[in-house]
Amino acid sequence: MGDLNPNGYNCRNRLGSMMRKFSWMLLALLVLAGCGEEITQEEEKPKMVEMELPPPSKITWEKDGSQMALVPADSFGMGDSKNEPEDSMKSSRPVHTVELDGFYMDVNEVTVGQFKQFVNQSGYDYVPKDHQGNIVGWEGVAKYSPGDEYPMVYVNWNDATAYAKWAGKRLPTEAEWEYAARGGLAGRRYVWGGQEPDGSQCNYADKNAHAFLKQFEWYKDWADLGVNDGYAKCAPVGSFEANGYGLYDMAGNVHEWCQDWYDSQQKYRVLRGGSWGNDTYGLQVADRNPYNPNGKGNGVGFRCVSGLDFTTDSFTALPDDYQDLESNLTAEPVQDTETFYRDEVDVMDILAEQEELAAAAEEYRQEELSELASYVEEFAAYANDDEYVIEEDEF
Ligand SMILES: [Ca+2]
Ligand SMILES: [Ca+2]
Repeated sequence: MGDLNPNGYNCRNRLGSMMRKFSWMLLALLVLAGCGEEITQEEEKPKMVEMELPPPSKITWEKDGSQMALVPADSFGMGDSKNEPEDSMKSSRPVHTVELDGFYMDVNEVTVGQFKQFVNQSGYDYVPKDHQGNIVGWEGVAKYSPGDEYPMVYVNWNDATAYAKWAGKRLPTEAEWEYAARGGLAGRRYVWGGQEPDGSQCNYADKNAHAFLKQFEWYKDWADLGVNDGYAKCAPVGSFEANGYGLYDMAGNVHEWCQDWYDSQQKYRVLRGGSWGNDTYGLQVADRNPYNPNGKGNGVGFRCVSGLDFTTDSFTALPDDYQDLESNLTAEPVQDTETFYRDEVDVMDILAEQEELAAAAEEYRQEELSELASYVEEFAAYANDDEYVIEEDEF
């Protein structure tokens, strides 16, 4: 992920590592200074600079048990940069820069099992209907998603929004969805890059889907007969490779609801990503689809997102290397995780407890004295500015 997104959180990881190095080296320098010079009163109490590390890259959301991946704050070029096919991608042009805060996104589409749990726990009045409004029941859902591990279908925008609210999350904005789907790849046609779909990347209207679609006039010549992706309708979520942010099925399987209206008249909401019943055009990462918010389609589902300012009871199972950072993630807005804070430290106490520092400092003096000097100089620039806050675009 870091290679794909050089301006993201990983850079702040490196910065954090660098700053810890600065702190340590400053102490080392003081040892050197103490060898031959008298330490002034001011020098005895230098300021230590510490930095809160970024949120974990993966979390488990407690309410619905979903795995969520961090999508780091950045800006990206939203829209179609390929200028083809002209008509279907018209609403996706021109490419424009969008800047987003970091957020977490479900790595998978919401499953049938999760949606059933939501209905059972909340008492939400869910009625499975098809796109014509006919009641189809859970058997109708099972016709396309025959198990708990398959994506939920036959959900309109209100159903999806209700689930998100129950879970303490929300639907992604259209910009968030596209940014997450690109996974760090700029200007590409598909979530995996530029290669045309060949059956290995995602589930769409392949030769398996053809057997079902051919009965409908509009779809009879629709499917890609030369491609075998293994699924006639929905596939279990996560059956294909994840994108650069660790998100599965951002192309195909089921279309996904976004928060936004498609049109200024506010008649349609936006669907993204294409489905098992869509051709290759629908799989394009910039492709926008208008859909009646009351409509329930056999290829329409959703996934949720959360900002970074959630409370700790929303998630569990932090990765091991982030276990001690849980307190940093309690309701602090993302901007606060980027702020340095300062602590007065009695350097003499530290020196008394860490005698080996003197030996290490001597090693630096012998081997990397010039590098140490430059580190300390840069450290001093930060330490002297009490109001200093890291800005995203500085790294
Ligand atoms: Ca398929
Ligand atoms: Ca999808």
